[in-house]
Amino acid sequence: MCPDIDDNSILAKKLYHNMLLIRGFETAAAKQYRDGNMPGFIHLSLGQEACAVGACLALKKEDYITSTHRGHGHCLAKGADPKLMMAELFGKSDGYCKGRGGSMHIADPSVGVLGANGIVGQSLPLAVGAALTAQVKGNSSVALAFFGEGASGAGVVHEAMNMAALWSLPVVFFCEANRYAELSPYETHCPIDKISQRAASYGFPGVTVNGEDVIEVYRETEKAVVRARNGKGPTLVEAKTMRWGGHYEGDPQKYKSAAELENPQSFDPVAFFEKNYSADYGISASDIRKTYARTEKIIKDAVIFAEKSSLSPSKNIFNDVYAP
Ligand SMILES: Cc1ncc(C[n+]2csc(CCOP(=O)(O)OP(=O)(O)O)c2C)c(N)n1
Repeated sequence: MCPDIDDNSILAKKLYHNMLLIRGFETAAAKQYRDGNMPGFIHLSLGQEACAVGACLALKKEDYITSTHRGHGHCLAKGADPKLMMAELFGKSDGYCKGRGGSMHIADPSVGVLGANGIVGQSLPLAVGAALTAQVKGNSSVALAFFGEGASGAGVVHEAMNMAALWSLPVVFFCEANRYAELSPYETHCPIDKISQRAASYGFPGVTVNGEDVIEVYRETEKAVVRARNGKGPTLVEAKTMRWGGHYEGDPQKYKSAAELENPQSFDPVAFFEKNYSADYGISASDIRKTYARTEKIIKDAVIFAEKSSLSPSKNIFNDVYAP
């Protein structure tokens, strides 16, 4: 069981550190993308750091996550290596998929990252499969599926939730309601205020948390993880959060109002933590400066690693492809 957060400043510092790590990674990725150093598309999670971090720190290393097209933060928070991730985004041979998968296909089973996923909604059945494996093996692992409120309307989400409830599988469904599904504002495709309400129809608990507050996210996810580990079945955790940028890097965001475009940073999990929790957990201004410096160095090293790595040779394109 995870330690209680209230008297655990080491855990609080880790929550803060990991949010800054994601902030740094996404900021660097945006710059590298703009500079033309990354092929393909990237989808950033700036503004959503508390979701990835609060959820993943409620898990153990041997637990699993399944992620989405917006998965950098999830992978980092679960322990993936920023260097291998950055190299993958650069399309380089030292990346997680030897540069052939890109941003939406980061996976690292050694830390329980079963994969980011460009197919909207598919993180749920994959997590249900991992949870079934854990149940059959009796190894007490839990699987957590990240998904967005856009994905929540997909049929496969219903199937996954229904089956997980039926078999009391050790799974947590974690919805990041970040106000937009691709280019569609929440109210244009969601007829209810809270996605968590849907859990009742499957017979398991649903809770909505403030996605700006990493402590609240951690606390509620931990309850869901403990419940899953104890054989009580799934929980749906919905975090109300905010995607600062566009759907993808370069998105002109014409679907946002002038007010929304003006100051997305008014919703800021890092600033929220500094304002509301740093004193409680004994995190001084100097600790804050050091954490910024430490995470900046990790990200700088990741970029240097990616720059130095060679491009994936095109002759390897069919390696590891299992289709006949
Ligand atoms: C099965 C499928 N349908 C459509 C798409 C195109 N698509 C990519 S992202 C996206 C919206 C996802 O919204 P949400 O689940 O809220 O995640 P967010 O982008 O907000 O993180 C859509 C429809 C896709 N990738 N896969």
